[in-house]
Amino acid sequence: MNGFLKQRFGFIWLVLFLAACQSDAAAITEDTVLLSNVEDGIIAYEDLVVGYSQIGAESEWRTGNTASIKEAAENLGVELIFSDGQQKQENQIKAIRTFIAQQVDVIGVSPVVETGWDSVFQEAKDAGIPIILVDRRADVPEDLYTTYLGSDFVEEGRNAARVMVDLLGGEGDIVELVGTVGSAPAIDRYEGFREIIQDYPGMRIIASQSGDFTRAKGEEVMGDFLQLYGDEIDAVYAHNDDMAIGAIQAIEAYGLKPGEDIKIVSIDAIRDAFQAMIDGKLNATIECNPLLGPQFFELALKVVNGEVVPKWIPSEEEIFFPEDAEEVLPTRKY
Ligand code: GYE
Repeated sequence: MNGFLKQRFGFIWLVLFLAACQSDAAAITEDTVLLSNVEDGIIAYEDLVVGYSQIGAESEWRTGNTASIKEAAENLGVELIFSDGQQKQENQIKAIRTFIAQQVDVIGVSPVVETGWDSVFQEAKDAGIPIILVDRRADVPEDLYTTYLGSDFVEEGRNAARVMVDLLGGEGDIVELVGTVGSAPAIDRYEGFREIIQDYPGMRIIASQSGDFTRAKGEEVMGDFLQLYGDEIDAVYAHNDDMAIGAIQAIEAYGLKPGEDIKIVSIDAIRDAFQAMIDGKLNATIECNPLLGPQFFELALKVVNGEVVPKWIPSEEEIFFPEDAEEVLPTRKY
């Protein structure tokens, strides 16, 4: 809008606003909000109704992520309708349809897997409700979501591989505990790791299987790997800390020393990973930040106020080693 038109509109809003001031008090607030929506973009947090479709509660990371979203909504005064998908895409799709029927202002979703979202996202778009992807990407055309807030999972995989190359001196047999099949972090962490490893002919990935991002599955799959390969295994690459902690239990049960006989690198940087490093059982953790609540609602507010936001807002992340673990653990929030 050019300056002149803007001025004209500003004037019209002012007239409408003054007119509203002369009627009753309820009308004043309503009109003021309505006018400001259009002109100044000042919908407030207290006006926002947000539907959030979470994946489930598979890991400590997820627990920290859910807490961050709920706490931020509470602190900011946003009305949050939260749904737990219990690891099932169909539950998440149902939740999104309910949010559409409820006419929420924004929908946040952390898609359990990458594919299969086109129709329901299209339904949200048709209803004029913006979708913000949080934590995990979805494989959909760009016009079906407004923005993605989350980590660079490929880079996390690369960093895990760089650390692994250092730990093994460029040579060794690695087993991999993969995350949930078809999920963005599992796909990207798998690829990023290989991108680096392929330059080291002495580094071999001898087995790779999903542990579904859980401790129990991580322990079970690592137990199977040990039965098959025994002490031929030099290292474990786990797509998250929970599976690494499961693997630690399996290695100990097998009679080997995790962190020494078998090196372990994983991703997330949860508190228990720091404890495992202090105990000498984990060799490194690559941070993946779940504390996305405040940023998510800030984005939601910007979006409903018509601000243009970047298509991807990546998180800033670090790598942690055992030597820092004792000092850093007390500062960790998840
Ligand atoms: O690494 C894992 C969780 O999507 C980044 O999901 C997240 C991953 C995280 O279950 O622990």
